[in-house]
Amino acid sequence: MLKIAIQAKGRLNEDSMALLADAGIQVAPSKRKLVAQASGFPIQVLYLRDDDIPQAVAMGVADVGIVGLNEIAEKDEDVTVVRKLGFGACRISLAVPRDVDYTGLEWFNGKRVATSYPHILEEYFREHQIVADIHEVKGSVEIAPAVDLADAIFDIVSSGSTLVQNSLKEVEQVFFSEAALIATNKLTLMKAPLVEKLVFRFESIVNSRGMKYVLMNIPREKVDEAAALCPGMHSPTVLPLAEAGWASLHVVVRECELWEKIEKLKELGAEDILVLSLENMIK
Ligand code: PRT
Ligand code: ZN
Repeated sequence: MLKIAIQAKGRLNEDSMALLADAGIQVAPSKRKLVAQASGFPIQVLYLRDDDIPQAVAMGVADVGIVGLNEIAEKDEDVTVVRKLGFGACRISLAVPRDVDYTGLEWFNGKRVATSYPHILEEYFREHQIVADIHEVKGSVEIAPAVDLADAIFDIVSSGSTLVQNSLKEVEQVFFSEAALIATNKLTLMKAPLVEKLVFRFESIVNSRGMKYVLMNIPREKVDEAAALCPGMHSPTVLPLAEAGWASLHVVVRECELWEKIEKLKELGAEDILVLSLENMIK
């Protein structure tokens, strides 16, 4: 039986639960419990605070966990990052009061910087030979300059609206994060195949997100050009149509490139284009 640690509540909880559900793992809904039994896979779910997940996995209390790369880097525990999961994207940035005339990183020399990520910031300043005063603050970092607790902050930014609301401006983007699957380095031989199976399921789901399956009819002589436009998974599927000189072409396209590709395919003479959602992409 495998144990996976996920965030009990907070920004990563919903996406982590959705990933488990898409992977065919049904978890009893009660979030009040620390541990929940699941069906569809031999796994138990441990609900923890995100700060505690790296250590729980390092100690082997949980075999795997889902947590932000920011927490993994900050806690610096002995865990293996198995793969990024494509949600919970954010960055950790240095921000200063809006009216500061910011000239470059050397501005931070001798300044007080409030943060919940002192370890990542220390490394960054050391690398760039900046000597500043790092103040560890838990929560509400963004108000520190206004109450004169600090000259600047180092905090998570996503849309940037929290900075704007607090009259701050982002001046250096230091660390880029998203949720990741981590695994303990204390995995027993018996559990290793289970982790492999879980990773395989997650991988198929994460790879298929943002992808569309596109089918079209196209003149036979344009198939090569169309296929080059949409490289697909392995090579595109080409089926002959009953009408001579025509073929049916099936490709996989990134959602963000979909309309641009469709316009080009139409220029090549593609007709009857069908766009389907892709639930899983199993390699
Ligand atoms: O209770 P627990 O300790 O488990 O949760 P938490 O309060 O420490 O973390 P939580 O739930 O806020 O965030 C969990 C993880 O989500 C973080 O560690 C990041 O990996 C990721 N994440 C993604 C974010 C954000 N986006 C985010 N925007 N974490 C925090 N924020 C906060 C940030 O601290 C700031 O206050 O949102 C604000 C900035 O957002 P914008 O959109 O205004 O820029
Ligand atoms: Zn936390």
